[in-house]
Amino acid sequence: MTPASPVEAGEVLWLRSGDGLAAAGRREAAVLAHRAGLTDGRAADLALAVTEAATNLQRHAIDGALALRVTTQGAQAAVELLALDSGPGIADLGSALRDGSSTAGTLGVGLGAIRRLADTFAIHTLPGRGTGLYARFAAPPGGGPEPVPAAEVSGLTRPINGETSCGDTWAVREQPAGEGPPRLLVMMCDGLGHGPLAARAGDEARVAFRESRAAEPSRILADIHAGLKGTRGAAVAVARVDPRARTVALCGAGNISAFVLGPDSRQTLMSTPGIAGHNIGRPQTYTADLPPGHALVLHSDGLSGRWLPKQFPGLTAQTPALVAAQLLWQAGTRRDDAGIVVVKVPS
Ligand SMILES: [Mn+2]
Repeated sequence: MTPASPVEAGEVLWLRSGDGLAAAGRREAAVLAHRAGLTDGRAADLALAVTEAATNLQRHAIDGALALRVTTQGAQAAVELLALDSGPGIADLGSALRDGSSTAGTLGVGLGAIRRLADTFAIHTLPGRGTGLYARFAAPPGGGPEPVPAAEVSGLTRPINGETSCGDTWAVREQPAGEGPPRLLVMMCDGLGHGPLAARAGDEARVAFRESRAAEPSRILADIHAGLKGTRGAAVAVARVDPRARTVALCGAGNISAFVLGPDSRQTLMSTPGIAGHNIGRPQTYTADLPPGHALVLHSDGLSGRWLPKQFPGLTAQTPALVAAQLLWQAGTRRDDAGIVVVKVPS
């Protein structure tokens, strides 16, 4: 059996709201559509969705951004569009989503069109604080390996203001085949500082994580620690999720926040002080249950750890890409690289 393909942080194109957002968004979307192998028709649909989302942000948001990226989860490449804003939110989501309800001047113009055009669409709005939108445009199916099974996985990174490379990165893969039920391994890494040298530490961490044959999070962390020697170092946490037992075991060194997030609860999983690549001491492993309707959330200190589940009603029901995006947008700082990964085990 071919091993499942890992899901990893890739390049994310961030376009901040401002003059020419729609045109810039369409330009970048066309490049990504080509890279992902979208048909001309789907590329045109994506361009239309980008225009609608950009116009919405320009008209109604105090601050906003589009994020575009190619994902290759499993056998199918796709372009993902995120539209994130700080703004009034949408009071009546149902009517905003009704196709054709494009009364100019109303927040939510074109949302129905985006939903109709996209293969996958999700939206989460916070009255008085802003809205996050996720839309996915898929290429024709290819013949690659299946994605990581038994879980929904996504993440998001954003470099510090003014940088293009990001030291925050994440990866998820299946535990090497062997006896016992399939388990998932999740890594969140924050390369020290920012810029290309931080990104290099992140790259090395992903390689070491991918290549480690260890089963225990503490051993995988040790392998990453070894792989980061000679780099700037990083805060790293590794989690192992058992989808059947619905448990998670986490071992981290340095400042990575880890939570089991429920609809109105947040359980913290501790990390040990240290810097992978320099000194990780003897990090302890912590375990927790991962009940249905809960998500495992790991993020760097580019997000404030002080966000609370009650500030994000309904968020855990959303797709992991939107959970990650909303938390990053609402709790993230622009003065540091930011990164987050979210794993849900379907009921
Ligand atoms: Mn950081």
